[in-house]
Amino acid sequence: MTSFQTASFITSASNMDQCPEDTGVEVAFSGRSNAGKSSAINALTRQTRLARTSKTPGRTQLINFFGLRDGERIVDLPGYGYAKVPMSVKDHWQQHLSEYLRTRQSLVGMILLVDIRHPLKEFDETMITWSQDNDLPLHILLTKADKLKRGAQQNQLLGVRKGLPANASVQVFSATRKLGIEELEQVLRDWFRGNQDDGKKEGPWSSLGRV
Ligand SMILES: Nc1nc2c(ncn2[C@@H]2O[C@H](COP(=O)(O)OP(=O)(O)OP(=O)(O)O)[C@@H](O)[C@H]2O)c(=O)[nH]1
Ligand SMILES: [Mg+2]
Repeated sequence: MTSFQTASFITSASNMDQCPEDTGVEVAFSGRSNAGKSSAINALTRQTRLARTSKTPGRTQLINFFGLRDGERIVDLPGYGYAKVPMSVKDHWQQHLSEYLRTRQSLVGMILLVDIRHPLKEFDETMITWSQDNDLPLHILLTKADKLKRGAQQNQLLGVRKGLPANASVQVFSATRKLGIEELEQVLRDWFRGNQDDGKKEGPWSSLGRV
C-alpha cells in the first residue's frame, strides 16, 4: 500500500482564507477544464469518488485539498478555460487561482494535465512559463492516452518534451487504463521528500518576493 491510497478529503476553498494552514508540502493539479485532473487524482489514490469528476466541464470550481500523511497534500485546482462559464465566475476563479499560486508557501510542485490529443494550448503555455519564472518544478501528464494508439502517444510525448524548459518534465497518462500511475507517484514522492519541512521556508521563492 502506498501513502497515496490513504488520501482523504480535507476541505474545499473558494478563497484563500478557507485554505488549510500553509504548512507542510503540497502539489497542485492544474489544467484546462475537462483535462482529467479529478480523474487523475482518483486513479493515483485508487479511489473512485475522492475527487469529483464530471462530463460537464467546469465541475471543480473550488480548490479541493486532500491529505496524505506527514503534512503532505494534493490539491485539485479549478479547471481553466471553459467558455460557457459566466465572466464573473471566471474572473473569480482566475483571481483565486493566481492568488493561490502567488502566495502559497507549501506549494512544492505543479502537475499540469493536458489532453494528449490537444497539447499545450494558451493556458498550458502560461503555466509552463509561470513555473519556469518561479523556479517551481512542473510535470506534465498527457492525459486520456487511451484515445490514441501507442505510436501516436509517443509522437505527442516527444513533441511536447522537445520544447520544455529545464524545470519541466512530461509523461503519458491514462486514468481509465491506469497508465503512468507509478511514474507519477515517483515524481510526487521525489518532490515531497525533497521538501520536507526543514524550517527553511525560502527556497526558490525567496528572490521573487512572494508574500
Ligand atoms: N478516455 C478517458 N477519459 C478520461 C480520462 N480521464 C478523464 N476522462 C474523462 O474526461 C472527463 C473530465 O474528467 P475530469 O477528471 O472530471 O476532468 P477535470 O480536469 O477534473 O475537469 P474540471 O473539474 O471541469 O476542471 C470525464 O468525462 C472523464 O471520465 C482518461 O484517462 N481516459
Ligand atoms: Mg475536476
